[in-house]
Amino acid sequence: MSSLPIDELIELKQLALNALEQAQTLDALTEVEREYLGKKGSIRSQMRRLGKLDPSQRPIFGKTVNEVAQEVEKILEASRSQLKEAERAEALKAPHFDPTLPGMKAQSGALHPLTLIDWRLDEIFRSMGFYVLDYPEVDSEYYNFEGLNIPADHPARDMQDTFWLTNGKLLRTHTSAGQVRTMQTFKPPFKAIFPGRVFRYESTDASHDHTFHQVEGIYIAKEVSVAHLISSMKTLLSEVFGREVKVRLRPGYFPFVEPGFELDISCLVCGGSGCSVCKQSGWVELLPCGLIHPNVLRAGGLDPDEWQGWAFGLGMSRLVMMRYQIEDIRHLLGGDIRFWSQFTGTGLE
Ligand code: FA5
Repeated sequence: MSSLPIDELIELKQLALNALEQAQTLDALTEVEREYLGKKGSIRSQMRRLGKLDPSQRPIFGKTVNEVAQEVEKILEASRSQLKEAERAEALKAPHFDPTLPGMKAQSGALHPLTLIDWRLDEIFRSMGFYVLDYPEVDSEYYNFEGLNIPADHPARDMQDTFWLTNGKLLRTHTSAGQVRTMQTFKPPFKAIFPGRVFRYESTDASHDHTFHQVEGIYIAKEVSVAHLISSMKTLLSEVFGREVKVRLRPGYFPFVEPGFELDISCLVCGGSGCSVCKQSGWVELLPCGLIHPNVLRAGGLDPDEWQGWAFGLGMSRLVMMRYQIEDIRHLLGGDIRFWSQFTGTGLE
């Protein structure tokens, strides 16, 4: 029968404690831990000796191995937290570290200025009793042209060249494509706006893009007037800009309104002195409008002797440019991060 090797355990413990005392860094501590307390470490591997001992001695030997391991572990953890604390204190002392500096700002996203203006317009028009509607970007030739009094051979088609799909449908060239749809859906009198993305097959410059946003507005009632239309447009613009803006009204031709107008706004990018956005004229075409043509009312299933209407087609992208003084429309959908990072609005402020 072999004698109980308790002395060896006590010696091992002393070796471990000495090693701990020598360890001056966290890495060195981890090394001591691996050497003595790891699965194959010299203390834990003592358990493998149990089988060779007299069965009556096994409990006492096993218990002593565990006690030694626990004691070494306890001292090791104490050394570890001391070393961590010392490392932290050292880092705080370092000349480049200033704990009073503000922390790193978390990156947060922001809403697209088009979304901010769109939400603002929705809010303004809702408060005036308008429905806010959404219509398809891919639409039929009928809703985009014919229903709006623009038959296939009409020269006005040249003003809005579009992208055709192979199934005969097209990418809508204007939000006016929703006009006949609203009349077919709602029982008059009603008021509605329908904002959205529109597409034109044309070359781009500072104020023209091939993809841009408009907001259509429509009001159908027994009797409507140009005066009401113009005053609603002025209210809308002063709400968006938070002040009176200078506008001018010119006659404008659109086959789906009679009479038709162009409502221009004094350019807010250059203050009216002339720039590439207003083509040096000081004015920006923003808001064509007019009284709905009887043929369009008929296309919508309404009797023009009974119902009248006005409509407008606001160039929302240009409105955004005026609101935020953006000098080129192509920034809006260009995806340049340097441009985006200037906007921080969340719509909640
Ligand atoms: C129209 O699209 C008509 N549907 C507007 C309308 C509606 C008239 C209801 C009468 C009644 P126009 O093509 O002018 O009209 O476009 C309307 C507005 O969209 C313009 O005033 C301008 O602000 C904007 N716009 C037109 N083309 C572009 C473009 N390529 N890029 C950016 N904005 C544009």
